[in-house]
Amino acid sequence: PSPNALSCVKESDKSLCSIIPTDLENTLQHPNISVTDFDMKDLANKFNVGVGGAWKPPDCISQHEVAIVIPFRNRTLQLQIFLSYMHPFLQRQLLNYRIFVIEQGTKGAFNRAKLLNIGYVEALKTYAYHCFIFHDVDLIPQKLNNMYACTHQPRHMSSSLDTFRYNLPYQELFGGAVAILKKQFELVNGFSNIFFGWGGEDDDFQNRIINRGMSLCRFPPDVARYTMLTHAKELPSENRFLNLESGRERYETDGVNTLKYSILKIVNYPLYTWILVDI
Ligand code: BGN
Repeated sequence: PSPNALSCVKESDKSLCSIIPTDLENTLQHPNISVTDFDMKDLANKFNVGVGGAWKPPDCISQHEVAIVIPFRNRTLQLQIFLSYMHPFLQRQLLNYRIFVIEQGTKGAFNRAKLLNIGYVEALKTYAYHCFIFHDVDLIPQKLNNMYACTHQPRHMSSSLDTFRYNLPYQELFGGAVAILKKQFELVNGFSNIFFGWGGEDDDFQNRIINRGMSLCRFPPDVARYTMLTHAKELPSENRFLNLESGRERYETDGVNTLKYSILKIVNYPLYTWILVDI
C-alpha cells in the first residue's frame, strides 16, 4: 500500500480510547495568567481545535462526549486564561468535547442557573452529548487525573479549592464546577430559572438531585484540586434564602421544561461556541 493509504485510519478501524488515560502526571498544573498575546486562531491551530471549540482524539474513539457549559458576562481576561489552559488539559484526557460560553446579553442581575439551562438546550442542538459539565470561568483544575467526564452519580468537581483553603465549606455544596449525565439533568428538570444575583441556585440544584434519589460524589481532595482566578466579590442576592426555601414547590414547574429566552447571537469562534442571550 502507498504511505497515503497507511496513514488513512477509517473511523470504524479505530479502537476506544482508555476511560482514564494512564499517562496523566500527578503533578500540580498551573494556568498562565499573563495571556497578553492571546490569539484565538493561533491557539486553535496549535491545539488543533475545530470551529466552535470542539475537539476529539484523532487516533481513538473517546468514551466521553462532553459539553462544557460556561455562564459568562464581563470576564474577558478570565475566559482567555481559561481557554488557553483548558484545551490542552481536556485533550490530555482524550475527551470528545466542546466548550460553550453562554453570555447574558442583558443588564440586570446575573442569572447563572438560567444561562446553564440555556447552555444545556443549545449544546444538544449541536450534538447528542450524554454528559454535561457546568463550569464557572474562574475555576482552574490543577490535576490532570480530575477527569472531565461523568460519573454514575452527579459529581461535585471543584471540592478542593484554594480560596476555601482546600476544605469543603459544607457537605451539600454543589457549586463551581459539576458533572452530570444528560438523563440525570432531565430527571431533575435542570436548574431553577428564578435565581437572579449571586447565591443559592447551586444549592437548589443540589436539592433537586437529592429529591430525585441521587447522591453527590466527589473525587479525593488531592484530585479535585482547583485554583480560583481572582476577581471582585459578587454581591449576594437578597432573595436567595426565600427562593431556596420554597424551591421544592417549583421542581416540576420551573426548570428546563419552562425555559424561555431568545438568542441574540451565536458565533463559532476558534476556541468556543459563543451564545449571547436575552434572558
Ligand atoms: C453558599 C451559597 C452558594 C455558594 C456557596 C459557596 C447561598 C444560599 C443561602 C444559604 N448559598 O452560601 O450559592 O456556591 O456559598 O460560595 O447563598
